[in-house]
Amino acid sequence: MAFSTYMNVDLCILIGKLNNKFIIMQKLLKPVTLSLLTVISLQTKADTLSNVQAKGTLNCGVSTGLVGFSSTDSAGKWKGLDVDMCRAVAAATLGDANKVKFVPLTNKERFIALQSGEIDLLSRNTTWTITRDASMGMNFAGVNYYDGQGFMVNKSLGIKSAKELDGATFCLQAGTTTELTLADYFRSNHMNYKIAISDTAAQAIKGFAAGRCDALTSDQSQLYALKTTLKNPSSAIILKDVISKEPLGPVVRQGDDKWFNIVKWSLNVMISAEEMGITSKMLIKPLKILKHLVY
Ligand SMILES: N[C@@H](CCC(=O)N[C@@H](CS)C(=O)NCC(=O)O)C(=O)O
Repeated sequence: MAFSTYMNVDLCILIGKLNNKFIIMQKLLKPVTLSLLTVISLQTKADTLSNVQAKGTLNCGVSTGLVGFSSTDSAGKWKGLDVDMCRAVAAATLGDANKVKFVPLTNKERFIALQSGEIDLLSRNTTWTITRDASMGMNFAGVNYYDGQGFMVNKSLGIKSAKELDGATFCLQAGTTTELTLADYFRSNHMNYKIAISDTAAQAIKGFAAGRCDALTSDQSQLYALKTTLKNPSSAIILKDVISKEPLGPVVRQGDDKWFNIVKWSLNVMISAEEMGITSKMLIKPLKILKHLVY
């Protein structure tokens, strides 16, 4: 930070001194300034642990509201599997599980927030895919939920299988694997479909309830969570078909191995603790066990 400020001041003085050649210099310096700032900002972001410790807070990206993963209760307290992941990393790095700033993000916003440094960790029911891992500058720390894409329809339609959905309209969310998998599934089964697209889960279920679509498609965990929010949950059913595998997990930026290891082992320790029956409520002597922890 200090270095970046120094460099900016330095460039400003230089530009000021060359007042009469200002326009030419500005043109010449612009790419240099930009690349310097890029390098500086990458360097700043590369030590996420130091940044988090300096701020005293972990900025953790979560969903805008998905019961079981990340949603707020009536007192405004964040709850769920993904929320607990954020808290575990805060406990590991700041010694306090409460030192988390939860940043609600839509599917479309989540990767930009991570890449830009707005968040230190993305813990938001995100599927581990080759494209996201290999070409978007991200690292998946592991899997905290094995999901798969499914379909919810109104019981009154009498539909039993996804193959009966030729020509149907689907409510789904933008910027998801859902969108791509649906296209693949319908293409390979030589069927047609239309979509009614939304940005959030809340909008998708609202659309389904209002009859904007014949079926809601998403990761099955979300379908079950959203079904409970319908006025009459038993009016809808979730079909048996699962058309993809969706390994969900926490994500960090590439290029910061120390931070990657912290998040990876926070996740592994939680999984192992659960296997061993260890909870935060217990007063334990776990260090001997954890020292030799193998995932
Ligand atoms: N796992 C898939 C799908 C993710 C997804 O659909 N998320 C929605 C599903 S309901 C969500 O989190 N909604 C909560 C929200 O709108 O904030 C992905 O990574 O693309």
